[in-house]
Amino acid sequence: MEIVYWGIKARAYAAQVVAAYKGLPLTTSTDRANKWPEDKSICHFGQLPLLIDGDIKVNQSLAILNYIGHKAKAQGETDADFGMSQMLVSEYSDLFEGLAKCMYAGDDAAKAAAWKKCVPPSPPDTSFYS
Ligand SMILES: N[C@@H](CCC(=O)N[C@@H](CS)C(=O)NCC(=O)O)C(=O)O
Repeated sequence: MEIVYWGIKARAYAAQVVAAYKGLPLTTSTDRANKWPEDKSICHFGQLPLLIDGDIKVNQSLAILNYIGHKAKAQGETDADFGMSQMLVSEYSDLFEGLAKCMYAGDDAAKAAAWKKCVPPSPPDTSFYS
């Protein structure tokens, strides 16, 4: 499998981490991404990242993350574990979007204000890690 994206830890990163953790072969084609928008017409929604798995092309970073999770059998075997994995995907997405807002908020004061909005209102329940 190949993921077309730039060499940054951004929208492809969670999928890359899951693939590496589960030992699923996944290469990142930064050269291809650097030729953007050459591949725009083959992207379902006209944006990167793009995952290519043989004839299958997947766009939308959360769909790619779930696709990799499905292939790696990392989504949980029980209903409860599947629910947990999907909650973590959603929480990751909320945090990613919040951090992106911080990054582009402007000066340091604006970034600090954006960060306060991005942090979850209550401490997360981490009891499932034990
Ligand atoms: N909802 C999409 C957003 C994708 C997106 O914003 N991609 C940006 C880079 S991070 C992009 O391809 N920009 C170039 C363009 O729109 O032409 C996802 O999660 O994959």
